[in-house]
Amino acid sequence: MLEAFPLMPDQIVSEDGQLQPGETVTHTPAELRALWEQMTLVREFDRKLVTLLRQGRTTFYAQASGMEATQVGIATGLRPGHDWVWGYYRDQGVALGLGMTLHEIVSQMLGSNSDLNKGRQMPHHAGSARCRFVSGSSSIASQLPPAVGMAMAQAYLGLDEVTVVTFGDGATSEGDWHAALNMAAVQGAPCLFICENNQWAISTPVTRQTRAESIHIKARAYGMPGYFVDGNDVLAVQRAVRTLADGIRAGSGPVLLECLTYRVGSHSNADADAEKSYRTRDEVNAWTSRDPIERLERFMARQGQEIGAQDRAQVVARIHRDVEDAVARAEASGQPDWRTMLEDVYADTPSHLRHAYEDLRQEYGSGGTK
Ligand SMILES: Cc1ncc(C[n+]2csc(CCOP(=O)(O)OP(=O)(O)O)c2C)c(N)n1
Ligand SMILES: [Mg+2]
Repeated sequence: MLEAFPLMPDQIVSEDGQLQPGETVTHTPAELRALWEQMTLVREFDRKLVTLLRQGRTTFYAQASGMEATQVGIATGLRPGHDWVWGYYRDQGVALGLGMTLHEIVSQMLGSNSDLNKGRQMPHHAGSARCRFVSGSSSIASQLPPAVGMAMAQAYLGLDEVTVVTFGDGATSEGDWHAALNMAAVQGAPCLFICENNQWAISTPVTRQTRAESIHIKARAYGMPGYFVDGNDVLAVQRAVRTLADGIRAGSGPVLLECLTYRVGSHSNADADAEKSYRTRDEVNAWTSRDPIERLERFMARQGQEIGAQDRAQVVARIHRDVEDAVARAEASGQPDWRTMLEDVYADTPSHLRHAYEDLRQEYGSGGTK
């Protein structure tokens, strides 16, 4: 049973990898291994994409390094392809966990011909109807009101689905955030709100984001329960998400879950975190030493499931090869032809866009793509 409004975040595995008193091992070795591989995939994907960015082969990227337990716990606590997830720009770990392929995600980042969105969305805003992962918007918190609308529709249609919407700590200061929580509570919408509290919103620390003692406590004002989990403990996040999603399906109404984690990497490539620091290196180092992947490894080792150096190196090398292959295939597919830009966007294309398109066609003619 998860307790609402706890003082301390719920934890199954302590930082040194010990099972907390009263907890039992509920995962098979294969399940633990799968979680470890999935978190390692998210970590290494970050590394490879930062390199791609520095090579000028993509233009925008926001790392999830340090937040792997939160994102993998969210994805694996849900029923992929069944529940709908409205994520935000840092959710590549959620997208991968819900089954989006490296090729789909990389294609979106490169805006290549192989992109499901045909290059029409800002880089690093992947989405997939198959995985029920909605392509995000960069406008902070703007995903919350439509997510609540979707949850209301699910309830109205009597569907056995929940809507999950994720966001950062900074998003909780936006008007959209408050409007969405209020509407969801009043309507009893089957919506799971998840805050990935990584303690920074670019250069604003969470202590300057709110005077409230925590994020989850804010749920009380809207008349819904607030839960709190250690976001660097993948087992605790997964259990919380699964329990709360099941509860919502059984009619609990909306809930807010706060996952306490930390953004170890920079905010995005537009952030001078390392050079012009708004946070101390001591703080970053302290959280780096609370690494969520190492915690799972320590726990697995205690269960007699140690990950050897060679094993780890092989997994990492395979992930790097898979990412390189995804990038090569995306790049080889070429760039979308500009003439397709209005296809399947509108049922009736507005006249000002038809005129703009006609002007372009006159200027560039029917020759090669410009
Ligand atoms: C409405 C709006 N205001 C400001 C910005 C600029 N901006 C981009 S990311 C960001 C910080 C968001 O922080 P948080 O919600 O904690 O998410 P995190 O990036 O830490 O994962 C801001 C202010 C924006 N994209 N949209
Ligand atoms: Mg944040």
